[in-house]
Amino acid sequence: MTPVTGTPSAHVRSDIDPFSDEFLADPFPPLAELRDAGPVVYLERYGVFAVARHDEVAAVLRKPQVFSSAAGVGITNFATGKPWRKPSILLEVDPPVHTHNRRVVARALAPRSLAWLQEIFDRRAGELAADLVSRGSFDAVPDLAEIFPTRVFPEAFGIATDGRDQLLAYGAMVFNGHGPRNHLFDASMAGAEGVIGWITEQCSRSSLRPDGLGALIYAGADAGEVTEDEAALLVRSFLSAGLDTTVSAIGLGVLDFARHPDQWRALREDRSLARNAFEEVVRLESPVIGFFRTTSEPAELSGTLLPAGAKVLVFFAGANRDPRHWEDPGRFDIRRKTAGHMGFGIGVHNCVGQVIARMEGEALFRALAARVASWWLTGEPRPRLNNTLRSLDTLPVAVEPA
Ligand code: OVM
Repeated sequence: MTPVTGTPSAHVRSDIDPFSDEFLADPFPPLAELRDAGPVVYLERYGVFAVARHDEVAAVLRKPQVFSSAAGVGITNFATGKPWRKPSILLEVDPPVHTHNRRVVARALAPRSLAWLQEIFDRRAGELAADLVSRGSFDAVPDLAEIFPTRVFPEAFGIATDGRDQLLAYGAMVFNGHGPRNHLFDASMAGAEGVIGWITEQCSRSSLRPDGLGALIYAGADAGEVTEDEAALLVRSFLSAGLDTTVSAIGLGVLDFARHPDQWRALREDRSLARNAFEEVVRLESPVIGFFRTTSEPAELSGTLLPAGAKVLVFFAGANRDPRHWEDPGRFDIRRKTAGHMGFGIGVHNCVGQVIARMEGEALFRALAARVASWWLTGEPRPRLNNTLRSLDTLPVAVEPA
């Protein structure tokens, strides 16, 4: 790392590649390097800026008018490059459009609409936990992490319940799609046509069960707040962001517990810790590594001047392990005060589905804690590389029944 002096202002440069296999397999060592290099670092490989400290991540996310989402939250600048799909009208827009669309979505996720979900989630979590314990050993990625969200989400949302493969494939495309056109991007787009066709079909009004959450989005169309096409795009946002993210958190959470039997014992002794345990997993593991913003005007950030139109990579995973903010940030502590973590983002774009994500995680950890006495790793866990998401490909475990 060499400090650069002169115009526009001194900032640090780095040759770290946040989309390399090496980085994505274990981003935390290079993220520590980026944090230590400076508050704002120029990634020379891509010509973008990056922030990995808690303070700067928060500062960028709290100024959506300066650090805009409308040019895309991936590395592609929609002003100069073509998005791989029609932009999201939730993720890839700024206020006031964002404010309007988000309100339509938020109404479908109001707590009063969700009480019945906890019941479904608890029942399904209990069934799955009982089944896995009876098997004794299994792969906690395909047999647990990928099963639970792809079972309960379609049930709650009101789409076809046999679309696991398409939902997971689409999520992989969406999150790889925020990166450059590297081998991960290309591999996830193989077979895209069929998957996109299936997803698009699920987004139409006629595919949605009238008693599910998805139908509540179309209530916004009925009320004249969004068009029928916009309602379909808002449904697409749920199918984009609602599956692979929770799959990732659940898989990484099981691995955390398998590696920290004292934390599993603590959860078994007090199952009311399940909710904070899931939150701590989201902090520690940061399923979404980061998203970009684009400066809408020249901007100053912690002493660095950024030109207009600059891409800034905002590392949630960096903020979540910043020792300037957290005590012993690498420690998995299910009793930790997790408030202030960036795992769901903050500011106007913070995860709109976080209430559902938490309900899923809590239900599953609680059900497992009632039935699993201890976890054993029976093989090497392997990461599944993705340009934006941390997740596992395999996690072979054996469980001792409670
Ligand atoms: C969307 C979308 C896609 C991916 C992620 C996300 C984490 C949203 O299509 O709106 O938020």
